[in-house]
Amino acid sequence: MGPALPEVHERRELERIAVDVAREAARLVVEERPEHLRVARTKSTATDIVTEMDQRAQDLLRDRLGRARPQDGFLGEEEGGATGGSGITWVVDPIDGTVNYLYGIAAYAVSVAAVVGDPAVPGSWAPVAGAVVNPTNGEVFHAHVAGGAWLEMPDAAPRRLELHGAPPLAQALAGTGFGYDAVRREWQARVLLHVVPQLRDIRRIGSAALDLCAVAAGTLDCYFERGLNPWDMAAAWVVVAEAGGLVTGLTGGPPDSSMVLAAPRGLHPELASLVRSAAEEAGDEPPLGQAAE
Ligand code: LIP
Repeated sequence: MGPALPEVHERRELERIAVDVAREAARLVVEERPEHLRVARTKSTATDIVTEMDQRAQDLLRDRLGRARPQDGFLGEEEGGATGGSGITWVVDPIDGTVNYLYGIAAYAVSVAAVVGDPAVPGSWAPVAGAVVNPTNGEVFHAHVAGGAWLEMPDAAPRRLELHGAPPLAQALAGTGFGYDAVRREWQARVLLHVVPQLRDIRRIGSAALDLCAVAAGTLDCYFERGLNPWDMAAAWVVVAEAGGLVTGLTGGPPDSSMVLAAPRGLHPELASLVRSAAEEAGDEPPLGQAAE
């Protein structure tokens, strides 16, 4: 049996907190963006960058969540985590789509999720509430388990997101992405060679959280990507699930770093079989951290 699901009133409260702190961090990354934004450091590769605003936004999220719920754990993309005793861990990506943020491309998001289970162990955790805020247009996606998925836009009434039906695969507009390691990008390109002829077209937006929320909102028909971390997908996963979509790994289990597949229920099996056969065609991914062939 999986980790216990908190009661509905607590799930609602977790969703409200996620929305409030994500909105505040969204304001910070827009209003306090330095005129000459620089790369503060790099992580897995030279293109896997961290700006000072990624760290500042994470520090703000950690401070606010720690005040609101001191017993909870915290896992963020950037430095600074904490274990908790409440059974809830906050999994945050202060700026999902950091490269877009650096280049001034209006497609990045603050992602905040409350999860049960251990987010450090693939397949052993799941989100119970979450919020994804796009600071550039004010879109706020949010959900809690069994509470439905919602989209709030400035000056508009909140809209419930509900997926009905799906196009056939050949007419599906799919989102995907590429990793920071050249070897991975080479493998992902090989998968795409096989996938693209079978779909309407591909969109590379540059933020997994926004890609997944686009599936929930119907502005993308499906999404797949290899190499995501829990913070890239946690909040948007519960938004897609509450909109009636499915978010899984390559073989139908929980999503993890080897693959995330998201689509409405009517399209998911076709997408899964297409990406599975493309991955087989592409062969095993060589060890990362080496020069691409
Ligand atoms: C990004 C993801 C995106 C992926 C990028 C990167 P980050 O997250 O949202 O889908 O293609 O390689 O992982 O690093 O901006 O938080």
